[in-house]
Amino acid sequence: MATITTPDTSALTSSANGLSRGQVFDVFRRWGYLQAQLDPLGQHLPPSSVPELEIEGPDAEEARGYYCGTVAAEFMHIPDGARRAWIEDRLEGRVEPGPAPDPHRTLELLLRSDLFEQVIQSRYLGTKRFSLEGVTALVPFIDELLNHAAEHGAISAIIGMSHRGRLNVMVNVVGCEAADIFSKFEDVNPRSILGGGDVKYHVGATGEYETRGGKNVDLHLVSNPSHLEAVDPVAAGRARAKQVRLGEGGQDKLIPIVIHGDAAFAGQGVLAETMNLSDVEGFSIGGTVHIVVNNLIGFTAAHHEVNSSRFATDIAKRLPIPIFHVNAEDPDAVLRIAALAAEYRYTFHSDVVVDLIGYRRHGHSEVDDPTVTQPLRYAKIKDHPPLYQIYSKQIGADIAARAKELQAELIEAQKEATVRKKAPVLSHLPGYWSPYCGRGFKPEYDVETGLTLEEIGTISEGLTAYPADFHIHAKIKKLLEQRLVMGQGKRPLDYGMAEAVAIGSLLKQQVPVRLTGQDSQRGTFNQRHSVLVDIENEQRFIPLNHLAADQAKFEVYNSILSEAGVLGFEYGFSRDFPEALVMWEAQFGDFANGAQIIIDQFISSGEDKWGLLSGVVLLLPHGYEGQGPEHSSARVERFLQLAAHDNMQICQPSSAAQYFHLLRRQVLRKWRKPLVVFTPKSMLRHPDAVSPIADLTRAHFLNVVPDTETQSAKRLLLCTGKIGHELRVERQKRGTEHTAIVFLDQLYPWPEAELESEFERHPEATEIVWVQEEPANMGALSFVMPRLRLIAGSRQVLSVKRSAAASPATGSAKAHELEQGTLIDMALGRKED
Ligand SMILES: Cc1ncc(C[n+]2csc(CCOP(=O)(O)OP(=O)(O)O)c2C)c(N)n1
Repeated sequence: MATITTPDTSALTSSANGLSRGQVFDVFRRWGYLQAQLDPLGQHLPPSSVPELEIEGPDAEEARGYYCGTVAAEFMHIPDGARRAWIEDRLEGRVEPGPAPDPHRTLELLLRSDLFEQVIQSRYLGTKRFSLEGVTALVPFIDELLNHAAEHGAISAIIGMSHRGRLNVMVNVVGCEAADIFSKFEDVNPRSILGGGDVKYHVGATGEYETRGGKNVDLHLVSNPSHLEAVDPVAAGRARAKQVRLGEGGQDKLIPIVIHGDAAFAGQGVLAETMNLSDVEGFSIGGTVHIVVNNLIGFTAAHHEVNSSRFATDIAKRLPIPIFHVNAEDPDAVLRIAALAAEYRYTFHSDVVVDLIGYRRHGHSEVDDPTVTQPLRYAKIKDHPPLYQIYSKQIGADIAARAKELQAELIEAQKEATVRKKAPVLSHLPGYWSPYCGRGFKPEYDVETGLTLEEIGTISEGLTAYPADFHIHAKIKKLLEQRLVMGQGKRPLDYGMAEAVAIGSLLKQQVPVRLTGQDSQRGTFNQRHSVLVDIENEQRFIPLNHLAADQAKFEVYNSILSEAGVLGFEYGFSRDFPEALVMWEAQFGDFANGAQIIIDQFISSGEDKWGLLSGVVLLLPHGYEGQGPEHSSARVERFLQLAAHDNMQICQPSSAAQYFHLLRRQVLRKWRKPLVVFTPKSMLRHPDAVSPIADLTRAHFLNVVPDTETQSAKRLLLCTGKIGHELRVERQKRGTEHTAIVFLDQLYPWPEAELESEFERHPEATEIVWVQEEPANMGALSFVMPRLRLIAGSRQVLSVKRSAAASPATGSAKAHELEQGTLIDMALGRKED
């Protein structure tokens, strides 16, 4: 790296204004970005009036040259002076960020990206492609970024991005064949994807990039839904998983890159959630390079309509990270910033934001006429030449021959696409996915999940032990003593213990386990205590990581207070760690709706749209306990509505042992499907839901838990979770006979065969009654009723539930008790004898 030394003149006074040179520079470092020339069309970002910048003299002119040109920087909010000085040195020319790029390579990339768009425009007129034209500098930017990253040891990159310029990036960065992309426009073989698949500008792609330094970088473009920014945490989670796989130096070996639209960057909260993960233990990925493809417009909305501040990137200033703005029509400046961004990321392992400011040549998509909403802007754009023409003149290169050649290649590729018979394959799964299966469930996927008494005993000893000099909290000491007794079979196991034994057993089988969520180390309901805290020095100890020398690692992190960000991250992690049990826990189940986009767009539909599997587990506390509208329901109905084609598993284990088997089943089966678990709250330690140790030695999770106490039932009550236990207690109190209470611990995939055999065990039961705590418009009711009717034969199928309601539960604990009493009365019916 070349270093240019200039004399330190900071103590001298600048003649014209009485400020020292250092003071003059500081003013420009702080406010210069407000007067920089960043908008190529000069319409949206006119220089702001900044009285502090009204200084004259040679120092001011020099500083203005660094900070008010086609590059601008916001970095004075970074508290670390060393980082600020690092940036100053580079922006003020004392240190070059690396060897100068080759302008002819830059021109070639600009030409390629513009011509690609032009050929699509001419061949597929009026078809959506979300052209990159106006910010084609993105392609040489990534080229330079990857070059620097590779010099620092990157062998892989994860790229998250939305629609804008995605096809261009696929071809000109990821290395997809242009013919493959054209064949997507031809939409060949539609029968192969009836009802499934995704549009061309959302699908993922993999490839290899050769940098100008001759190094290779594997690229993974993450499959992306239309929902802007939703991919951000997914890309981050994938990056983390891949970095873990890469072992030591993983954060250098894989660089995360996320490309954003300007309106989306400013508007979508999930971005802020994701950025807040960047430096948190368990979630950090060594810094992400964020690139905003800023065309100063969002669909039809003008810059000022989608921002309350001057720059779309202002949200990023909440973090101590630099934001570089660069005029995308100055390719040399763009590449300088690419180098700087990469160097900064590798020096400080920090996020960096680059705001590439250009314009949008066409409408939002190419079926859109932008002259209707922005007539003046588009009148100007119409006469504005493409960047490759501007740049070729700037560097004095003749491009006519090369342009013709490239155009001919693209047209040839387009012709080839028209005769293709098969849909193209744009991405390849890494080898670590080969043992796992998706699609419909097959019985041969099942595995035994039970443990021997001896195994349970050994694990229990391990998970209740801590170093001799560890000062344990009295309550935790007692808890661990109780757990040890449970592990010896002298006391039934509760959920907390069952979970710990399940995790411990998996770790001993070399299955890594990762659990995150708000307060998950302790557990919202005081049920977990997976991390012990020394009461004298607050040092932490995780017994589950000390079970055996050759065990896998247990990672358990308290997450930031986010749902979409953290669940997206865990889904992403699960995408690149199929051999691990990856669990996300909501504080209360209903908070999961803050992550609805991740559930809808990735977890439930990722396999259908992109053929991508995930074994991510959602632990969602659920149950009506009189805590009010917001702490009762995990919205069972919403998950069931998303269920089709065995896309995921939806379960509510009715006992500690069932939970144990379910967690083990999830990862020991090779069938990789998301698992939604409605977990207990008040039932966590309830005597009716604890399990004798023998139940953990049983072979399997039971999709349907039969009622073994009742013979020749006349009524069969079917339910999930807490209400079933309440019904059993009440039945005993009342001495109700001939009523069997059966738990449906797996709602989806629908356990039809098991239910049928349960019905057959009670041939005299003429009534099948579905009982749920939720109101009629919620819970599993509308999912189970038609399915029960299909297998009930001549039996009547009835239901007991709360009346339909606009919110899940009453805010009054007493009203809840009254309602619950009525529900139980209705379910158990009049006395039968
Ligand atoms: C969450 C979400 N809300 C709304 C939309 C609809 N939509 C698609 S593109 C777009 C404008 C995006 O503008 P910007 O982020 O600046 O990207 P650009 O298309 O200009 O590159 C909108 C509103 C969406 N895709 N996702």
